[in-house]
Formats: sequence, structure tokens, C-alpha cells
Amino acid sequence: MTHYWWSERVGPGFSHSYEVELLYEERTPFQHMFIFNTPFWGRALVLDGVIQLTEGDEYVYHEMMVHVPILGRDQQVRSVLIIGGADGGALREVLTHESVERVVQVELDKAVLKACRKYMPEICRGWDDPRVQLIIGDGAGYMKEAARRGEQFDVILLDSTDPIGPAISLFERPFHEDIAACLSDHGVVVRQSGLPRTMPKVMPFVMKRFEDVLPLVQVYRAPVSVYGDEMAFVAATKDGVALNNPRGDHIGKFYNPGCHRAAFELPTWWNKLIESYEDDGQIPLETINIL
Ligand code: SPD
Repeated sequence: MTHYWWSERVGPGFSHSYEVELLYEERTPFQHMFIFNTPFWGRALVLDGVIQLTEGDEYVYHEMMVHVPILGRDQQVRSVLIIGGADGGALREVLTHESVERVVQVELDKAVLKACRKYMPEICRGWDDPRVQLIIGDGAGYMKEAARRGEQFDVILLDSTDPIGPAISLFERPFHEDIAACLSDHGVVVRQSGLPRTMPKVMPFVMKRFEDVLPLVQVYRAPVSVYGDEMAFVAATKDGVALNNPRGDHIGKFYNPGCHRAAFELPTWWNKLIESYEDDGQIPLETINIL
């Protein structure tokens, strides 16, 4: 097979290049998908020109997205909703928790799920677990209906792409109101909130949207190498109790109780970004250099 170099534009004048072998390409009804093999990171999923995950470091993102909200509460987590996450990495981590009795996953793009199942079977597993209900459909539409039905979840994970393309509706105000309505009394929601280095307004924008509807909002971070810098996760709790202190002694490939606590210690420049953010309610789409 032919190898060539593929680049992701991470920010202005800043690209990452990967030596790749194309395994699969599809223009789905929603996005342009590539699955590459790379010599350093293993297989990689790319949507609309943005690396979503690689086999080499996906565990950092998925373990931190999942275990922080599940182990950051005193209460056992029984029900989980995942919006997005077609690659199955978040689901895999959720299912490691024996207290979890029910997982609903809502994924927009069936084609991505199908390709991940075929090309990344080690990550994309868990769909056959009897606790899992998979729904192919729009996450915002599902949340609206779930709120109307009075559904409740202990943990909601927003494992979406960045706020461009099909994920846009997941960044709009009504979606956040529906999320708050669907959290149980001790419920937690977590959203991947971009790289403050190159998308500095996404994290504070997401914080504001959750502050509009929930009493406590926190930021924590995870070093996902292929994204280009540290990723921000924004978490919000329904009862206003913080997530900093992990329950138990879960050890993952990245996650451990020390990493859990440390993730809430933010760099000074992140704190400044949060303090200086002026909310105009507009979804921040641009990548800019704030150095
Ligand atoms: N800037 C890259 C953000 C990628 C977020 N999606 C990751 C999906 C992993 N399940």
C-alpha cells in the first residue's frame, strides 16, 4: 500500500503531519471520514480533517472523560448517557464499572460506527453488552425528547467532535437545558471542550452554558498528544458537589486517583482565559493563537 504524509491544521501556521497509509475513506451524509494506519500512533480516525483518536493515545481521553465523573461522586453510578462517541472508547471505559446497569448511546453517524467496528475492533467493542442501548440519531433531538419524557441519567458524556459541522446543535442553549433536566439528583455532565491553546473560547463558552443551568461547573484537563496540546473537559453537577476527590483506587492505563486530583489544577493562563472571557452567546468557531 502507498504511504504518504497527511497534515492536520491545528491552528494558524501550525500543522501536525503524519505518515499514513489510507485504510478507508467515506463521505458520509454528515462528514468526511478517513481511517489511516500510522507507524507511530497506530490506526487513526479523522473526521472533516480533524484527528478524533489514535490507537496510541485514545486511552488518555477516554479514561479521563469517563472515570472522573463516575469516580468523582460518592454515589454509585447506575445509568449513563453517551452522546457521540462512535469509536466506542468511552463506552468501553463506562462498562468497566460494575455499578452501571444501563447505558444509552446516541450516535448521529452510523457510517463512522461501522468503520470503527471494522478497523478499530479493540476500541470499538461493548455494543453487544446487554446493558447497552444504541440509538442512531441526532443527540439534540434525543435530549429534547428525553427531557419531555422525564428520563434521568447519573452521568451524561458529550463525546462529540469540535463545535464545527454536525456537532453544532450540541453547543446551542436549549440542548444544555435538556441536559440539566435529564440529570438525576446527583447527576454529572462532562463535555470535551477543545484545546484552550488553539480554540481558547470553547472552554469558557461551554462553562457559561452549563453555569446557566447547573449550580457547579468545573474544568479539568488531559494531555492527549495527537490533539496538539492539553484538552479541556468541562464538568457540571446537579447537586453542586465538586468532583475533585476520587472514590476507590481505580487504575487505568492513564487514570489513577492522583491523576484525577491533579487534573483539576489548572495553569495560570487557563484561569486567566476563564476570568477574561466575555460571553456573547455565539458559538466560538475560530482557531486563534493567544500567545
Ligand atoms: N480536536 C479534536 C477533538 C476530538 C474530539 N472527539 C474525540 C472523540 C473520541 N471518542
